[in-house]
Amino acid sequence: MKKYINEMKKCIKLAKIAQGNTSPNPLVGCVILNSKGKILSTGCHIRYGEYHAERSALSKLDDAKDCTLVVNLEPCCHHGKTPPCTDLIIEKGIKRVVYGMKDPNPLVSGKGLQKLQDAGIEIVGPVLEKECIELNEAFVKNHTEHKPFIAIKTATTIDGKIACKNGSSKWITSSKARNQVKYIRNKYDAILTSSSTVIADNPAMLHKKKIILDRELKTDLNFEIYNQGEIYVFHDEKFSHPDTENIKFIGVPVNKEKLDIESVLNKLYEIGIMSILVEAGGKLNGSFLPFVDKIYQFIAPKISGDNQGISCFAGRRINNISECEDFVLQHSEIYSPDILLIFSKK
Ligand code: AOF
Ligand code: ZN
Repeated sequence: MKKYINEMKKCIKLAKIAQGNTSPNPLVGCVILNSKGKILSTGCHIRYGEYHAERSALSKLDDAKDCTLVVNLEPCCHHGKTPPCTDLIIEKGIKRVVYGMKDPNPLVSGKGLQKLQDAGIEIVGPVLEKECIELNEAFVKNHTEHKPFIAIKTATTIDGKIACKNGSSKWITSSKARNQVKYIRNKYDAILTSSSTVIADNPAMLHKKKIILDRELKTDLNFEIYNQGEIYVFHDEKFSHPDTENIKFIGVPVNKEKLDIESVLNKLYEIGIMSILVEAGGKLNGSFLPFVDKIYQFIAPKISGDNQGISCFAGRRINNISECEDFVLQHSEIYSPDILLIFSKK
């Protein structure tokens, strides 16, 4: 039996064209094959609110009788911003639907496949399920846990150190690696940093949405980070600060002189920020560890030794090896002379 692996890979590739533009919706690509397996049409969900991938691919064909539709996510059967894809698939005469994963959205979850099956359409799948879930890992977490997806990006020496004492990791890795960071940032709804990093490095951190944890409101608007984007500044709830056109100030509770991260994340989810890339120093990285889903660890072939610099997760203290946070390696990539290790939470 044909397994549709290559066609599903093509769906994933098509889906990625829209990376950064679909949140809170998933990344979806679709290909339509004739009875001989030749690709007749392709489509993707290009932007939030626009056609779903299936509709985009089907709308290019007058007749899809006896065709096979391949899509990385179970077709939807609900009326959202767009009408149900299942209705169009049935109407166009599709014979077989190959899917990558079930939709975690409770409005769809299994019901889409059932509707197609009830209409006499053959269902094949899940195909490349692991890859499809990874593609939409933030979407899955949002729908199953109602929390934003959290990733940390860090750049260290071989011995896991951020070279400068002040928490700066700006110059450890090469420009090739730093270029890749722009691509990683684009996958996330917002990037998050701390007032210490803003004050130490004055980074611009170009992005649509930026979050700064600044408990005592130590940063001022002259720092580069404030020059661009939509910004959310979280501070101790005992202060208050008026919003500006692009900057919102949000007070949250403080525990042991630290902003309560859970409150920060709940507020961000309410605002509609579904995925966050943390780019900060070792202290904040450490505090975020219990909430983290993924780590992008760039490693430069350098050793700083014990007196220089702090660990990239310095904010995390444990007494016993059994208290370690466990991760699994998802991918490794080389940006010579540096490497990138991508881990996901076990
Ligand atoms: C997408 N793109 O290609 C597919 C989706 O409000 P709507 O109509 O855009 O519906 C969003 C839901 O539709 C989404 O949560 C997911 O369950 C389902 N499938 N969504 O944005 C697509 N196939
Ligand atoms: Zn749909």
